[in-house]
Amino acid sequence: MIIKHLKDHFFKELTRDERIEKIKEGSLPYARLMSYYKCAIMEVETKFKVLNEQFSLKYDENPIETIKSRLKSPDSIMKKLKKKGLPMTTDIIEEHITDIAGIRIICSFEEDIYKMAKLLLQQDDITLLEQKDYIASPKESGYRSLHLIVEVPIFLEDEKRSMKVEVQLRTIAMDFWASLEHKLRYKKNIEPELLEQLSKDLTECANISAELDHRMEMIKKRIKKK
Ligand code: 0O2
Repeated sequence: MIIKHLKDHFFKELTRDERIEKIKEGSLPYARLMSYYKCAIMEVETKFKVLNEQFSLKYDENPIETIKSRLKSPDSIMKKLKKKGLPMTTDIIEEHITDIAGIRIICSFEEDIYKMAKLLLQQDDITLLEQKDYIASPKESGYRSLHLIVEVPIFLEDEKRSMKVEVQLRTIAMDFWASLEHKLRYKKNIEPELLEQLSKDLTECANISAELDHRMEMIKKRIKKK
């Protein structure tokens, strides 16, 4: 127990660079691999920006409200590898962690989510590896979003590489809910009774936000008909 505590303490004391140091190199150095993921984020982000621009010009509509991107931190990568019982090398990261490059597409309406996902997936350089529809089947917590794991090519000086990117598509209401729930999930030292109460409240809010999304979409459709 004391040893475990000391280990945890030691782990917390590591700096970001020391954590990176702990990730042993495989075929590629860590920094280079991360830079490839950054390029993949740029590629996919541009695809969505182009689609949004085209919709704005053609239909006077902006299906995408915001685009947020992030590269998974070395700390989170290490935690995920540890959880999966995998060694920390860049080859293993590339093969087994599918959300190093993450893009969040925030739309106003649910139907825009499916429209944008379809338009991305029909592009001939995009390969769909996995799709999880937490809108059609929300998680027990109430979490809703459409998740896609795609592979996209990046063109380097002397090679073409396929990189994995996780795309999460959500409405503004889904994103609002997920941000608050995320805060609760990572909150330490919270009493079990309070945690249970807040989780219940959040699940209730998830239902209300789903209802709000549906009603707003109905109103939008009625306005469009006029
Ligand atoms: P972060 O900090 O957002 O990156 P995986 O963990 O990917 O190996 P899993 O559980 O099958 O396996 O992935 P899933 O369900 O597709 O979810 C992955 C990501 O979706 C999470 O990333 C969150 O961003 C989001 N997510 C999933 N479920 C919930 C939820 O109940 N609440 C909230 N707020 N977000 C959720 P990470 O890695 O957990 O965290």
